[in-house]
Amino acid sequence: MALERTLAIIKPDAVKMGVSGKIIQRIEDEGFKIVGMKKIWMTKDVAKGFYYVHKEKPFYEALTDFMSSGPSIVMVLEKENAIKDWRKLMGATNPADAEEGTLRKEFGKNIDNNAVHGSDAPETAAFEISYFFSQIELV
Ligand code: DGI
Repeated sequence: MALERTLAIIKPDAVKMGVSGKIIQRIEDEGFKIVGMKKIWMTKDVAKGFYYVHKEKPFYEALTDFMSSGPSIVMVLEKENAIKDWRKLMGATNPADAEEGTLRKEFGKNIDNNAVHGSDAPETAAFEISYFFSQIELV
């Protein structure tokens, strides 16, 4: 299979806890290549644009408040099957349901503070990568 890229985010809760380094280490240990990475503090509007697919959901306000509550680390990860494999390493959306060994099991506190994000499909990955990165930032 060809190499694939996905967008990963270390969310504000995990950055605040000081576990970014541990998460990045896991990413590299699992064979992902980090082709883009930066630390950003999303404004409320940037968070709303990123999660616009959820704009009708009851949790949209809380989610975008959380995502703009502090710095995040956004990354583009590359590997065969990057999208699926990164979601597998993240674990279930609700850390209470996440399997042993996943990042959300280890670092997520609850469904609102679940430590990491990953694109869920090729089309979403393309949108999300271009939302945060320009071509010259991907190396
Ligand atoms: O791709 P995921 O992050 O696993 O999940 P998603 O794209 O369905 O939802 C995006 C984020 O929105 C998720 O990481 C946490 C939050 N969220 C999703 N479903 C719920 C939720 N928050 C609350 N409070 N309740 C939900 O049912």
